[in-house]
Amino acid sequence: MKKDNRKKRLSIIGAGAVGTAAAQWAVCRSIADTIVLLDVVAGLPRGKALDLFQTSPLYGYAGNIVGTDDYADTAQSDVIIITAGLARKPGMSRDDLLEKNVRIIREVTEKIVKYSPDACLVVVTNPIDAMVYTVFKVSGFPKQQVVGMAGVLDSARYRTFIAQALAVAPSDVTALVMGVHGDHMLPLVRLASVGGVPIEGLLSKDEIENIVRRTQHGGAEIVQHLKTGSAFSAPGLAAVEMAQSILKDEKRVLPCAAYLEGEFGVSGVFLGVPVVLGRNGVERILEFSLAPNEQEALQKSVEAVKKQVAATGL
Ligand code: TXD
Repeated sequence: MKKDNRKKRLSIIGAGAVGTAAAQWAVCRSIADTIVLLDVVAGLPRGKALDLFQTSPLYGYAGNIVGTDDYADTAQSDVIIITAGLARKPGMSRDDLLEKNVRIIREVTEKIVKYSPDACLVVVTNPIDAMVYTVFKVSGFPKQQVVGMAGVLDSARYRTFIAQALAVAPSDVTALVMGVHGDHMLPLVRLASVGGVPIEGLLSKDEIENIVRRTQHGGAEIVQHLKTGSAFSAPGLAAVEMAQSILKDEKRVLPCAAYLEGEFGVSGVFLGVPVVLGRNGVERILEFSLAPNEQEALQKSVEAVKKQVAATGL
């Protein structure tokens, strides 16, 4: 295959906690020649980008880092990570949040597509399954170019807890979380393994149940500790893992929110499923047979996502 030597541009919309972490991980992994950090609050991305740029001599990143509030600076991006939006504040319902973030995501999408009609869009903003649907509808992009980040993070949490319980290297744990990013997510037990050995033979039923429950509430556990914000390091790296696979055409198999048209018996919504991520975005969805209890659990995810999508009014 011919190597693609064109300079790569990654833009990150929203210079908050997750956007900044993503920019840092993108620098560490040198995944693009130019990294653009954009926010509505003009000084914020400028200051953060400059600070990050000054790590270059220490870290050895040789690319450019731009902080801006001008979408023209994102032009010709190959990948755009969208983290812009509000987090839930006390007294705010999920529906309130959804309505506000739909408005923000709609505006952001209209602006980015004008400058980067060929970009792959990696959506991070919550409620993720509705926001990625919003980006898809507003952009008018082919389904391959729009993907949501949740499964990579949820699976990383799942793998961490399994590794901890078994005192083994986390990178040797293979485990998949499918479905919605919420209480009804589906950490698959049957397919979880360490070095090829199924965890069901290594951990008790109770231990596995606790791990599954902790994974499903992994975000809330961190919010409880932080009080004023939510997780950012692992979410930032999870988004970068996806961006890297696209930018470098790695064909990684990662759980992502992809638009389904019949796969797993589901149509017309984005849902967390294993996909092959490469230069063209979602290049393939890896469909496989679910056990009846897994299919039933996935159905709960679908119902939760459909409710969210209906609330977007799109
Ligand atoms: O698994 C996942 N998908 C998630 C999602 C994991 C972690 C965080 N998740 C969600 O990502 C979270 O619930 C939020 O909806 C987003 C971003 O989280 P973050 O913690 O980074 O929020 P911040 O720190 O509040 O940052 C949001 C930034 C902030 O700087 C705003 O000024 C900016 O978004 N913002 C905008 N930028 C550009 N354009 C517009 N219109 C805009 N509105 C706000």
